Amino acid sequence: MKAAPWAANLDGVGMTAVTPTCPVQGGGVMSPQSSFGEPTDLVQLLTPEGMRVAHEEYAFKPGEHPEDELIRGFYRDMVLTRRLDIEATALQRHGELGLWAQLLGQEAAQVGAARAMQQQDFAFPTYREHGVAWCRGLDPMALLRLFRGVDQGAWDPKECQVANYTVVIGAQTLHAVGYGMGVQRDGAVGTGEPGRDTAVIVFFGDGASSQGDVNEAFIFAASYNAPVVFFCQNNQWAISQPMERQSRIPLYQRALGFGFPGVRVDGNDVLATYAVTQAALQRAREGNGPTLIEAYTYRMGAHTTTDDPTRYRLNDDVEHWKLKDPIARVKAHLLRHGVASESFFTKVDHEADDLGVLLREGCRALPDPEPLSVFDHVYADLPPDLRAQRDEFAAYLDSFEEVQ
Ligand SMILES: Cc1ncc(C[n+]2csc(CCOP(=O)(O)OP(=O)(O)O)c2C)c(N)n1
Ligand SMILES: [Mg+2]
Repeated sequence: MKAAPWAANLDGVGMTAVTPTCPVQGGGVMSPQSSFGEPTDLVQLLTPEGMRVAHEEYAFKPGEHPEDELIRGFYRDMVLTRRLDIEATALQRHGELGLWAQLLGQEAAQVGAARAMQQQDFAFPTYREHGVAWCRGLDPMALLRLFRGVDQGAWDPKECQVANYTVVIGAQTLHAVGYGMGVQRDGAVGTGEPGRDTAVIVFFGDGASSQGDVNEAFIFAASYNAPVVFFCQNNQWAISQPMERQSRIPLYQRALGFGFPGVRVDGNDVLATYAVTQAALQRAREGNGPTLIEAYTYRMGAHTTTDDPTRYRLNDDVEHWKLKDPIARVKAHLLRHGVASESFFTKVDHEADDLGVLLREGCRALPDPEPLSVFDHVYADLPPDLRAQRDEFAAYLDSFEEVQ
């Protein structure tokens, strides 16, 4: 195994190696590993080669949908989400967006989790959850408006049961627990009435797991038995900080210390992320409290379009993870079982092309924002100091018109 470049750094700062002794799911004791290692303690239902495998605790349960149809749907969601991501990245490179946070490689984690939600469930995303937004039916133009700076992420969360993106790392975990406690008080947990019992799912990253907010959210959720699923996409990096800096034990094991279950799932396996999230959401809806899911995946792209990952990580690592591509393994599965024809794949590719055209044309046609609108929608009544700032800025803008 090749040593990761940061291994020497850890020794250099005098950190003491800790051998974790927590029991892990499936028995045994697990040591922290770099993403080069192959963790054996994750739930996997579809191998990187597209082979179905059984797990003793979790099974893929398609519910009322025919199984093949559901899997073809996952494939379509992942291909279209990836196209959205690629187009948005290109639009940023053409100067059409201010910034973009790529989800490349994390499609299965997001699509599996979002498709496991029921209509009444509510999602709290961070800034990279384009696959969740897609599956919940948010117009992708809403994402482009946000990253172009046309608005400040102004979609109505109630329309698709997805809160606005949160850039303040981890803050949304507290919002999610607060929402979940509200749902409890509305009597929409544990009634047994289908379509009424509600769960909340909150998405955050490996880096966010070090934030105080996230740990406080864990404590509140545990203490109040809140119907919350904490979905941590461990994509191995918090900008340039590797996972090894965030935790001495696998992240899902932290849940034990807070008093609720934790499970690690292959985040590049859409069948497994669907199955594990479905079980955790149902547990929450039934009133059995929170679960931490660690979706073990990899951020294939840069942190955002302002980042250059070649400065801090090995290309070997990226090449290694390419072999675990979440879309390729579903395609291999569909082909192997003869449950998707060539025309199905062609149709999805055409849909992706159409989406690309829609996004490119739609983005370029967006109106420029009104500069003074930055003062809108924060306060119902603008406080005097901000009103003064607004007036000063308005006068400044007017001065340009005078010159012309
Ligand atoms: C409270 C706070 N601190 C720091 C930052 C700067 N910041 C932006 S993204 C990021 C890393 C987040 O990493 P992770 O939680 O793993 O999510 P990922 O970007 O990998 O999806 C940091 C530190 C921030 N936005 N908010
Ligand atoms: Mg991360």
